[in-house]
Amino acid sequence: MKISDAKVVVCSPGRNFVTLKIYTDSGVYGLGDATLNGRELAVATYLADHVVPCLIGRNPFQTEDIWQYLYRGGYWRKGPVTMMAIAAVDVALWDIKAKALNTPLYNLLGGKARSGVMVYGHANGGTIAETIDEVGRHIDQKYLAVRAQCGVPGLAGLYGVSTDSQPYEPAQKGLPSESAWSSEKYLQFVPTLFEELRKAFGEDVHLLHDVHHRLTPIQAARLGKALEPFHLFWMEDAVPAELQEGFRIIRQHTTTPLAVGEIFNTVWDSKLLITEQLIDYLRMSLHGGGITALQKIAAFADMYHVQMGCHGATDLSPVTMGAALHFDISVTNFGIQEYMPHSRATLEVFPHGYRYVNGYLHPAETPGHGVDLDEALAKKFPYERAYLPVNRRLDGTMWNW
Ligand code: CS2
Ligand code: MG
Repeated sequence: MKISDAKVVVCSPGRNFVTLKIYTDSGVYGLGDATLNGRELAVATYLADHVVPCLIGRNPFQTEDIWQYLYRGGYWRKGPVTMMAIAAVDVALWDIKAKALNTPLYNLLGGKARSGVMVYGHANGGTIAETIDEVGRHIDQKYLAVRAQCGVPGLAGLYGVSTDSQPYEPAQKGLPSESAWSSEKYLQFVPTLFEELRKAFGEDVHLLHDVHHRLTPIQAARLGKALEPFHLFWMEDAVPAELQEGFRIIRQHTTTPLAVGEIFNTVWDSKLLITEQLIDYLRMSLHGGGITALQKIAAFADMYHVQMGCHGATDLSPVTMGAALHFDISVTNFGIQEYMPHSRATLEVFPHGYRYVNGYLHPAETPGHGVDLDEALAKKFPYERAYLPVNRRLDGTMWNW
């Protein structure tokens, strides 16, 4: 079997997605997701202009060799654009391989190691009362784990909290919007949110929280300590993680479990975090080099008691979600999978076989990863410029969003 052609499809059914479709001479095709939120067209160009010409004629079963060819062979290693492009190729090739062997992808990754993939949903509210309602709505839908984000009094607009009546969506059309930030107000407020959530729902439901890179290590240590009585499942992205050593400070002060890594794109971004056991959950999903890379990273993390907690925001397309579920169900050190359901338009453009039942997602049982692309429908949703917001401290200083 040989790769005969490949093309990049950009569409925007509510938000932008970049999809790579690889064709073979046997008629089997595979799909990979190449969506880099806010920088979509850079990956589309990288793939179409620099990667696709190198794929034609290769054996699609040689996932390891093609991965190395694109990583070592590109000379310029790492980085979100490169690794997202490699991920799209890799996931599409694993899709082809599993379809050609007529089996669901998880069977090529070790087979099922559990009966379902525990997920966490998003509860967002402008006030504590609204957030309590949203957590309750998730519990009614049988979620076992819920991430809670809430507006902070005195701050207009906050990560995770929708400003209109629509579901929260990280990117917004047009140029980047700006929001205001105060670590002091946030630090004072968040423990009360979780105190109230525990009062309302008791001890059993897993509660999670995303700090979205806003704090310094000593502030994160303070927050982790303050949240200990409410035993979070994890505190996510407490600080930006370029300085991996910074997590030593957080770790020394708190037993709140730490998660990080949704923007990591190679194992090198987390080497020290893993080997020094500074984190509990690694948030990389398939965007960091695909299945070939993530399997190796997970095996390395497993040696240091780090579990996988794949990123699953709506900017990762249903192709990533569908493929990630095959990884989640088969990997030994699985922790939890984020599940932020896509819009109806997105789900129609990407017909898929995965399904949610009582707190768990289940991968498709059809050959491959089980997610397709309705190209005729995709054409009706052309690309629209969109960006993630930016963030400034109250005095106007640029801060981390
Ligand atoms: C997030 C994302 O899902 C998460 O935990 O932090 O919503 C993130 O903001 C987006 O994926 C950015 O592209
Ligand atoms: Mg996050």
